[in-house]
Amino acid sequence: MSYVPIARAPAAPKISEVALLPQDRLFVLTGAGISAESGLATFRGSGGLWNGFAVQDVATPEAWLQDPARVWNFYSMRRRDASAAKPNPAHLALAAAEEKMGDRFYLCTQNVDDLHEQAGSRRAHHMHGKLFESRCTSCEHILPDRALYTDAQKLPHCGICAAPMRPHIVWFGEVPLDLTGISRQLTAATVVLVVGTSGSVYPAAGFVYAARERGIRTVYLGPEPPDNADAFDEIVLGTASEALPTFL
Ligand code: BJW
Ligand code: ZN
Repeated sequence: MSYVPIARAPAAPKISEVALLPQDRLFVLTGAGISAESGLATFRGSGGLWNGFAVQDVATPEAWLQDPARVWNFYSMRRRDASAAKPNPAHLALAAAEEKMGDRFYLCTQNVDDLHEQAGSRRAHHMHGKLFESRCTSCEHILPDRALYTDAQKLPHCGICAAPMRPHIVWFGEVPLDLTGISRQLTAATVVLVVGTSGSVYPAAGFVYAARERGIRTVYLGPEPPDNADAFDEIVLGTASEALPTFL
């Protein structure tokens, strides 16, 4: 694990010197990298999901309109993989931080898996939706759903209005969930900690710029600098399960 100060600190401080202060309010944003060590594929890079699937075929409203069976096939595969996954030390460290810090802690995840909840996080906000929920395309009714839909003749329909059900996922071109709540929490934070995301998908990748403008300390943890590295005060290079428990 190595430490790369981006903008401040002329000499690289050790991680123990940059730990949180008792009065800090922590805003955490996680991405696919935090679940990588639990065996779930990330999106970009070699071995990433977007290497095997074209994003426009499975994660856009247009893909859904064109071929709902193909979209359900993709999310059924994701449900199957995520059902077998277990939280790793990074998820556990965040759950422990929530327990310890109470209202001074906020967790926003771009991930749709339930590993934060499995680890014990109670208030994780899933800004890109939840893999184990489905939503009615007409009345917007949301229900828990772990089923796999791989037969095009047996796709699910709403029990209330009979319209087709879709994965409760925020696709490209759709608005992420509760941006107002996220913005409120971001404004109140003293530290923004970003873990395991490429910093390439907006608006999530923009949170750190907003924080930086307000003078909030910004820290990134991951094995390589993200695309928005210029917005971070500090970058800690390492895997989430190694670097996060140390930082917290
Ligand atoms: C490790 C590790 C280890 C590896 N430990 N780390 C042009 C410019 C700017 C924006 C746009 C544009 N054209 C279109 C847009 C908007 C678009 C966008 O950002 N596109 C970009 C691609 C350019 N965004 C949207 O459409 C969003 N909506 C929107 O903008 O609405 C308009 C609006 C916004 C605000 C107000 C009003 C209106 C919606 C985005 C939805 C994203 N959906 C997805 C798929 C659905 C979920 C699913 O199927 O699971 O969400 S895309 C995919 O990317 C998924 C992720 O949540 C998201 C981010 O990916 P993430 O987490 O960063 O993963 P990777 O794979 O990219 O990176 C993994 C990282 O982990 C790497 O850095 C590794 O180093 C690291 N890592 N091992 C720690 N062990
Ligand atoms: Zn309905």
